[in-house]
Amino acid sequence: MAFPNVSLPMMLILPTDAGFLFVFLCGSREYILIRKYKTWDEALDYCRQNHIDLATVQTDEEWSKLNKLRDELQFYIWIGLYDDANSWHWSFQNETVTFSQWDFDQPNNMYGKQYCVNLRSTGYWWDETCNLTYPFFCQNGEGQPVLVTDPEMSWNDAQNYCRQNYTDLFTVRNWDVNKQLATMIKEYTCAWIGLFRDSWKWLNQTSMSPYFPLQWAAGQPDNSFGQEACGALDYYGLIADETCTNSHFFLCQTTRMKQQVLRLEVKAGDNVNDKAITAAMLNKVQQTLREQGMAADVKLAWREQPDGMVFQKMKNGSTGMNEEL
Ligand SMILES: [Ca+2]
Repeated sequence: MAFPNVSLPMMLILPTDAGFLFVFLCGSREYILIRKYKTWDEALDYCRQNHIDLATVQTDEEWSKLNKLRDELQFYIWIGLYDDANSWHWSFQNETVTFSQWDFDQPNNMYGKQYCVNLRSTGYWWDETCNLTYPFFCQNGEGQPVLVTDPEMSWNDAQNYCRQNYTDLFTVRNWDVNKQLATMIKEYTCAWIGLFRDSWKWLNQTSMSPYFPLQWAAGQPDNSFGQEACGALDYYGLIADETCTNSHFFLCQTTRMKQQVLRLEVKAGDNVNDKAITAAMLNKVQQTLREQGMAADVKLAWREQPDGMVFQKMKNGSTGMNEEL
């Protein structure tokens, strides 16, 4: 696997704070079909105990290996794909959720694909399909809500609009502000707020889309029975969302990806652990390594410390180095 001996940009190796960057080196996974009926969670446990994990697929080569293992008599076979229903966070600075005001039986991911949140004039929140157009609340520089009603926009367009004209979509942190917003939309049914979540992803936390040729079956995901948060391969080789507690055969991944850890030292201010900054740094390192010949399927990810931070203040003057796990 091509991983060139590269020098990182100088901005990243001036000592002050230290962080670790995971580099996943080896591209090709191997799989095994387990002919036992298990729920998705049981299958996951089985794969982790006896192999590596439920199957993750990220290259054409892996896909052709996996596709050959399908048992064509089985309508569904579990793979390591899931709908991350607990990943709600705010658009502004990726803030986690500390206050919520979900309506009765919400969030329900009705018909699948409800990854964005609107606030009803009743003051309660519904998860909704992000491409529906509604009025929306931006957050201005003073952190105050600004209601935009014309034109109504999809959640993503509203996010772009708010980021261009204000700060971001609005973050609701307490009941008083929630009530204020509800009053502002009395004449409307509802308006987008800045809350959203991740959708389908692999167990290694990479997004499912837009990888081809792995594709959703027509009309999927649809969450048709209301609890379809787990991914299965159907007997046509297409993906469907399926009720996690149903039992199916499953595909385990048998080869551990090789990984390497790079220690990076950066000279930076107090905001070095800001998610936007670490994400930008990761992009920069990835871009630099790609330019220097790193293979396209090598993945980089920060290793977060137990406190959730990437960078820690250095205790001594050690220098940048690579280490093998
Ligand atoms: Ca809903």
